[in-house]
Amino acid sequence: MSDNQPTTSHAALLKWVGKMTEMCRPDAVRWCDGSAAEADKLFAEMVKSGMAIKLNSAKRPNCYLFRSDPRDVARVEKRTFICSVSKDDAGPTNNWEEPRAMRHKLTDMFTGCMVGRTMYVIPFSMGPVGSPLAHIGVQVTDSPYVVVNMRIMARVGQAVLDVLGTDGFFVPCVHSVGQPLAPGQKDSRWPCNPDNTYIVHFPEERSIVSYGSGYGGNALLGKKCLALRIASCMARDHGWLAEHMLILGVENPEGEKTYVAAAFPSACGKTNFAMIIPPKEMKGWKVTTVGDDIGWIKPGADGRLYGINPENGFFGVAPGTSAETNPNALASCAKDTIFTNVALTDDGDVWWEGLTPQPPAHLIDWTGQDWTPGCGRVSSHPNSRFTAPIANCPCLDSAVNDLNGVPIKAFVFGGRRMSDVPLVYQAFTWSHGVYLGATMGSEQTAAAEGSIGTLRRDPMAMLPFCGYHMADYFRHWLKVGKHLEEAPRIFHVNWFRKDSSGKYMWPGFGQNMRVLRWIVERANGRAFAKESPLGWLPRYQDIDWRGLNYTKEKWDELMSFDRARTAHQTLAHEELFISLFDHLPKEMIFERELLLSRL
Ligand code: GTP
Ligand code: SPV
Ligand code: MN
Repeated sequence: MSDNQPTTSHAALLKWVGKMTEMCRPDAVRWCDGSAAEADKLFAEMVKSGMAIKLNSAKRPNCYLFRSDPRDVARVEKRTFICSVSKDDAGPTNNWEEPRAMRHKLTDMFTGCMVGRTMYVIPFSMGPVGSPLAHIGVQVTDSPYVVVNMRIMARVGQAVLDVLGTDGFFVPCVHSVGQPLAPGQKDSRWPCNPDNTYIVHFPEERSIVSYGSGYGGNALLGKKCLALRIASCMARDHGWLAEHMLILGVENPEGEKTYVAAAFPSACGKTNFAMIIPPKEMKGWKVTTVGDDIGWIKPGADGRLYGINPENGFFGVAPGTSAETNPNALASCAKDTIFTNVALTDDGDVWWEGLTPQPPAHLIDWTGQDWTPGCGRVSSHPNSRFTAPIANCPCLDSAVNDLNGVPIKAFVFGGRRMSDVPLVYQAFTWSHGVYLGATMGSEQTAAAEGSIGTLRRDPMAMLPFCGYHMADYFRHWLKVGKHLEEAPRIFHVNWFRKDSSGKYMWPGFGQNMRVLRWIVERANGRAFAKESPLGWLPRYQDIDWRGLNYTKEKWDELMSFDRARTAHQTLAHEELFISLFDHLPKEMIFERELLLSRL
């Protein structure tokens, strides 16, 4: 492939791309226009090289399957760095290295790292192009897989360069799979360099460098790296919030719309909740989707918070997605979708655990091996994903492209908690709500490498994504709330409580609409709640039970908490607080004391 000409006269951008070209030494440089024709060409090349499989067009039009290297299947938090000038600014929850030393190391690694490959230049906007809430990045990468994914996940192309003009601000994002090719050397199916992976952020400089991984949040740099880690620093400096949150709209039978933003840790149900379908007996209630993973939320001139989804697609967890659990997600990946690490059926379609109750008799699994139902392995990696255009979503909110965002009335925090934590409760105040978010815990999932199932503190679902000191982040939340005319109400949920026999006590999924209705009505000052040491609780009679047979006895068990056990659990919060103590806002200590006294 030969070079094409850039269609920008942005001097700093041209100079930076020139520098990257000199350092990485690719065989060619391609400026991406984000067009379908460009994607088609790249897909055709990847099918030819064996990296991609085109799925059956009758079943999955314009869809492709990729199988990654089994060593490159999720975000690697151990290899993710926040290289602020001062170590103290990164805080104890982030990996840190001295930025100059890190730069030297990266320059060595990147020198010649694209030999034998093409370097793609991807100008992208996080948020609707031209929105005052949007930000622009430019990613250079040697992975065509990244190009076709970025085209779905962000807004890519000439319109972005036009907004950038001749001197607009952009976040430079450098990415390489870290596997240069010697002349004549055959490429691997999924080039990567798992022994030498680095995902590095320079928060003061607002720049990102990623090496060695081609997967998800490690490689699609607009997502976690820009829209959360770098954006959280921008947000701290400019009085807004960059959050690991879905945004949804709830319409009541009277046609009144209320927007809710919810933070759950990775693989804990954001996509499901964002696209929830109310039980049909809850006539007239409707939910629409603004976003399923990230929210950028800013105070408006009227003292309310307004949110946008900086993304333009879904990078959703495949396993567990079905016509039962999330028909809207399934519809979203019916066409124009990239599947990674799911199984291939004999008729050229995809399958994953949970898609249908009965697995097909034969599959090719995510590692490329034959698979049959009794073989003792899963067919799809637990963190296998679909990359689907947001425009495919049947319940897309009409304001999804509004340049000024949607007004947020409620925040919801939730984790995966097998025991002790009730289904839902409401914080008494903003600072109590910040405390609930700050002390959130969740059992680990496959979205990141680590020991699955162990409980870890994941403040506001941002543990792997906050680009600065976690305690300063709590302080920032407190500060944002102080200046609002109308602060959203804050709630805590747990869909994952289990009984003594290990069964989920709450049916979840669509049934979560009953909880969402109560949340929305509380946020609008309507529904009743009873005071408890934890916060405001709905009583049995405060929930809409139409169409579900759920007894008061079960409800009481689901909502119960043991005062002594809950008090003891604040000791686990202490561990996090102690590590953050020299930055910790005093409100966190006072809220803990208040909680203990109420208990
Ligand atoms: P990231 O994209 O990794 O940030 O995660 P996410 O929060 O969007 O995750 P997603 O919605 O894909 O979560 C998927 C997992 O949560 C699957 O294992 C689902 O079965 C499970 N899940 C989602 N909603 C519910 C629920 O209401 N109840 C139960 N028990 N499980 C749920
Ligand atoms: C997450 O892990 O929270 C994700 C997937 O949304 S990834 O983009 O790979 O980080
Ligand atoms: Mn996420």
